[in-house]
Amino acid sequence: MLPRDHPRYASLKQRDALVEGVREGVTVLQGLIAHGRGEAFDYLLGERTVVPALRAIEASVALMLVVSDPVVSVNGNTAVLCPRELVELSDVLGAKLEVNLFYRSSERAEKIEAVLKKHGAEKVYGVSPSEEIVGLSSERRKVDRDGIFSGDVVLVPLEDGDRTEALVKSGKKVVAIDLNPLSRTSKTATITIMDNVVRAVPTMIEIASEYKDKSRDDLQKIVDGFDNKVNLEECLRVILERLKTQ
Ligand code: PTJ
Repeated sequence: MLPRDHPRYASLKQRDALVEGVREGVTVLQGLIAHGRGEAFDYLLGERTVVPALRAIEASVALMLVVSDPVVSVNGNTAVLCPRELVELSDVLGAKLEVNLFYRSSERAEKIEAVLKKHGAEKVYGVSPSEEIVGLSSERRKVDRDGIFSGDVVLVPLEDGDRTEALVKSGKKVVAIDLNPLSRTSKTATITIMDNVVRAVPTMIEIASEYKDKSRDDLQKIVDGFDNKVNLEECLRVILERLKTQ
């Protein structure tokens, strides 16, 4: 039992959720390693949502509200770290939810669908994929015709660079949530949110509730005012400044 007053309570809770996810067959063991890499970057950030990440969240929400067919991609890590929040985000953005896995099996896809439905999702795409993303050889190529395949913006938390590149090449816009500002995903995505999914997704929900009443013109202005390369440079500067003061 984790003591609630432990200084690393929040971080330890995330680890426990992922370990439980592995026991239930939702998360893969490799997901634990990926999370460890994310934790290291989160530590450098001071485990908080930094200002450039907030700007990226605002631009992402504006983009997902302004387009016609946004999709939220769910993998084995996010299914246990923030399932309720992903369902809520898809509701508030009017986005579809699709299971998309690097280590794909039908059993895992069905388990993730069940987790999302338990948290209120009505429809989950990607359990029986009907199409493939061109130019991608990993299992992530398998997508739903009415989900990612036809979507115009895909939100990809914890991504591998290959799919981001393939999605962008196929003409889609990609919003990545990745704590590593140096990853290929971060550099290739249309918008990169350098933040932990457990903070980024709830913040996206808050901003989406606020932006829902904005006009399309105002939303488009927010999107147009965002430059991912500049934002990533600012993210790196935040890390450097923090290191200097330590
Ligand atoms: O569930 P599956 O089968 O789709 O497999 C999922 C994993 C995560 C194993 C797979 O996508 C993978 O191998 O991912 P990568 O290539 O290791 O990339 C994960 C990226 O996410 C890394 O750049 C990490 O820094 C980052 N990351 C890890 N945990 C978090 C994170 N970013 C945001 N929030 C986190 N909690």
